[in-house]
Amino acid sequence: MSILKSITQRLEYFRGTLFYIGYTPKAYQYSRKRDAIEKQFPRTPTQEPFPNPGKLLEAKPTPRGAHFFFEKAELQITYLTPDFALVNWLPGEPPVPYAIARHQWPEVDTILEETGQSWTIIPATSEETPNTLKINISLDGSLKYYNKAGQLFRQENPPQSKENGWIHTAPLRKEEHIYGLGERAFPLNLRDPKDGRTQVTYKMWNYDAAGTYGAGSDPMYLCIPVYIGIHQEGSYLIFYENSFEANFTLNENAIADFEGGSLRYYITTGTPQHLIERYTELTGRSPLPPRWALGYHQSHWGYRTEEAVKKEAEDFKKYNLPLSAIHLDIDVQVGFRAFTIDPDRFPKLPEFIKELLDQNVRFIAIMNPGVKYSRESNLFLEGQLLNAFCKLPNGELVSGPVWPGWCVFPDFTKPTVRHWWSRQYEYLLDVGVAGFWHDMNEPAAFILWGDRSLPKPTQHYMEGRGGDHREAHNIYGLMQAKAGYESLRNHRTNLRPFIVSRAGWAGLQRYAWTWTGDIECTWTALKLTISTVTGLGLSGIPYSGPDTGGFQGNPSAELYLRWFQMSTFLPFFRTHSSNNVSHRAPWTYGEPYLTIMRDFLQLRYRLMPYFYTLAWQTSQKGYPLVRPVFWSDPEDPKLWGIDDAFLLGDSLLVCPIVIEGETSRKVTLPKGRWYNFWNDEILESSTQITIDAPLEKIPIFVKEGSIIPMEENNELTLHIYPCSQTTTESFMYSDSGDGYGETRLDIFRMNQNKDQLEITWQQQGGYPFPYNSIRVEFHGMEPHKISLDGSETTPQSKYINCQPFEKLSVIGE
Ligand code: NBV
Repeated sequence: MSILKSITQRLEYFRGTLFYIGYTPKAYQYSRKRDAIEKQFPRTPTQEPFPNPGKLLEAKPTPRGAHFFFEKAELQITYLTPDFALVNWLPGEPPVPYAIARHQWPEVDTILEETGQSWTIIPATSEETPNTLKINISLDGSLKYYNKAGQLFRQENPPQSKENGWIHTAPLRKEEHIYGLGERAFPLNLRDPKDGRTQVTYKMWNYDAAGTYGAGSDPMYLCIPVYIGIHQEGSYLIFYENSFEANFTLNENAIADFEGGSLRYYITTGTPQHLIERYTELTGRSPLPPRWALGYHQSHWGYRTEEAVKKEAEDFKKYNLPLSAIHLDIDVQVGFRAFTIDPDRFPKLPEFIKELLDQNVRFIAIMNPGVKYSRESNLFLEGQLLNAFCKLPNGELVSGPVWPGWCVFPDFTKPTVRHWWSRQYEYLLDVGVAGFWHDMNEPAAFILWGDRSLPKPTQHYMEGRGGDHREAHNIYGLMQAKAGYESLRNHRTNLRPFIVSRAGWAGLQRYAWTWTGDIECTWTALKLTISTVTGLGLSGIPYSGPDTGGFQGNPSAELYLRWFQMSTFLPFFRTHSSNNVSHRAPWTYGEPYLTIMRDFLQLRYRLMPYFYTLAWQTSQKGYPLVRPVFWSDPEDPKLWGIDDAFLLGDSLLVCPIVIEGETSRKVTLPKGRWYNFWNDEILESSTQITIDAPLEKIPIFVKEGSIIPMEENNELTLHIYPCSQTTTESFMYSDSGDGYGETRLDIFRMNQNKDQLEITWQQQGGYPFPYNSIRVEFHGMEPHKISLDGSETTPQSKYINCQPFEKLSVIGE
C-alpha cells in the first residue's frame, strides 16, 4: 500500500473516531439517567409464580381443539389447520397480534381422547390429508407431538411460571439441529457454537451491535422467537408469540425463558418447505419487490454532496458496471435529522434524482427514528401536538442521545403516530426518492454502559391496550416499517415499496428487507454472512444481505473480491462501508479484481429472471431465496450442518470461498446429479469433493432437471440442464418490473424419455412475452437432432435460436 494511502486511511479513521467521541458526555448522562429511571419505576409482578401447572383436573373439547384445566394453570390448544396448532398457557395477557397476518382459518374438527395417564388430541382428517399433528397431554402438563407417520418429533416439559413471564423447556435429541431465532452471528445450526462452548444463550432483544460485530456476538439487531428443529424423526417449527425480552438456551434442552407476557406458541411439522409455508401463512409473506431492487446497490457512509453521488454513478458507467441504486447515509442530512436532505448540498434534488433515474439508478435515503429534541425541529413540534413521543409513567418525555443530539422517540405502537410518520415520507417520494433505509431502529441510543435502548419503564400505546418498553422494544422497528411501507404503498400507488430496515420482529417480511448491520471486515465475517442470511430466511425473512467487504475496516483486495462473489448470489447485494474507512467499490483495487467483479456483477444481472422468479415464489409461498443446503434433501443428516454453502432457489448450489488464499474448496453435493456451472461437468451426489476455485471463480453447481432463465440485451437464454430420468418443472415469472399491472408465468416441463429430451412450454397471464429473441442452450449434452413444434433442425452447436414454442424434443448424447 502506498504511504499516501496509508496516511489517508489513518486520517479517515481518526476523523471517524473523533466523530464518536463527541457524543461521550451525552452518552454518560443518558446511561446514568436510564439507570435512575429504571430504579424509580420498578417492575411489579403480573402473576403468582409456580414451578409447574400442578395436576390436570379437567379436559374439555372446544370447536377446534381442547381446553385443559390444571391446578394452577390452563392450557388451550387450537388447531389452525390439521398440522398447525396454537398452544396457549394461561394465566397471561394475550399479546397484541403484531406478528399475525392471518386471523381467520378454515374449520378443523378435532377428537379429544383420554388415553390412560394422558389425553390425546388429533385432527379428524381423511387419509389424503398430507400432514397432521397429534398432541398428547400428560396429567402433569408435559406435551408430546407426533406427525402423521406417528413419529414423536417434540416433547415439552411442564412449563414454569415466573412473577413475570415463563420458562419453557423442551428436551432435544442428541442429533437435533436448531435453526432460526432471527438474525444471529453464529453457525447455522445454533446448537453448535463451534467456539468451544457447549451451549449458547441467545437473547431476544433487538440490539445495536454498534460499530462492528463478529462471530459469536449476541444479541443482534433483529431477533425473532422462531426456530426449526430437525432430527431423525422429522422436523418442526415453533414460534413464540411473545415480544418480551427472552433468553433461549440450547443444550440438551431448548429452554425459552421469557421476561414477561404469556406462553403462547404455534407449532407445525413437515418438510422445511412446509414449515416456512405455514409460518409465513401466519405471519405474512414478502410482497414482490420492484425488480431493480434485485440488482446491485452501492453505498458508503461518506457521500456528502450531489457531486459525490454523481461521481459514483459516473464511475459505475465509466467502468461498465451495472448499478441499480445508491444509498445515501446520514451525512446527506441536515444535522442528521430524519426526513431531511440538505438543500445546500443537493440544490436541485428532483432534477438530480431524475438524471440518476435516466441512468436506471435509484436514490435511497436513510432515516433514523429519533427526532431531535428541540423546538427548532418542526418534526418535534408536530409530534408534541400529537402526543406522539414515548413517555415515562409520570408523563415525562423519554429522551436519549443519537446522531442529531438529544432525541425523542415516536411511539410506533400508536396508529395516529404511524399515520403522522407515514406522511413525512411523502414529500421525499414527490422529490423522487425511490426507497428508504431505516437505521438505528432497535431503537438505539448512545450509552457508555448498560442497554443501548430506551429505559424499560418507557410507556407504549400498544394499539390502546398499553404496555411498556419491555414488550414494545422488539416490535419498534416492525411498526416503523409498517408506517413506512403504508406510506409508500398509499402515496405512490403505481410503484412497489422498497424499505430496508435494520431491526424488526416476526412479520417484518411484510414490509421490509434487512441487512446484516455493522459486520466486521474479516474472513470469519464473510463466512458468517452465509449462516446469518440463511438463518434469517428460515425465520421468515427472505431478503437480506451484508455490507459486502465488511462495514468497519478496509478489506484486502482478495477479501472484498471473495465477498463480492458471494454477495452476487444473495438477495440484497450491496457494498457499504463506514465513515472512517476508505471508499470501496469494484474498481478500488484495480485489476484483475475489477474485471472479475464486473463479470460477477454482469452474471447477477443476467440471472435477473431467475432471481425475479424466486421473488415471485417468495410472495406465493414464503420460501427464502437463499436456502440451506439441507433444503434439497432434509433426510440426509450430512447436510444439516453445512453453512459454508447455500442454495439459491432449488437449482443453484453456491459455494463461496471463505478462507484467505484458498483456490479450491471442499463441496458436499446433495442427492441427484449436479452440473458444474463453469464447465458443465456432471457430478453425482457425493460425500466431499474438492473443486477448483481460482480467483475468478467460486464453485457453483446446477441441479439436474433445471431450466435457468437468463437475460442479456433483451434476449432470453434458457439454460437446459437435462435430468437423467424424472420429469421436472421450472418457472419464469415476468411483469413490467414494478407496479401492479399484468403478470405472466412461463411454465417449462422437462422430461427425459430414453434418448429423447422433451420440453413443453405453457404460459399463463396477460403480460406479453418480454423478450425479442430466445436462445435455448443445452448443457452436458450434444444435441444431434431437434424438433421444434414439429419442424426438425440439425443444430451446429450446443444452442439454438428460436421463438416461444410449445414443444421441443432433442436427441443427443
Ligand atoms: O448511519 C451511519 C451508520 C450506517 O452507515 C450503518 O450501516 C448502520 O448500521 N449507522 C449504523 C450508524 C452508526 C454506526 C456506528
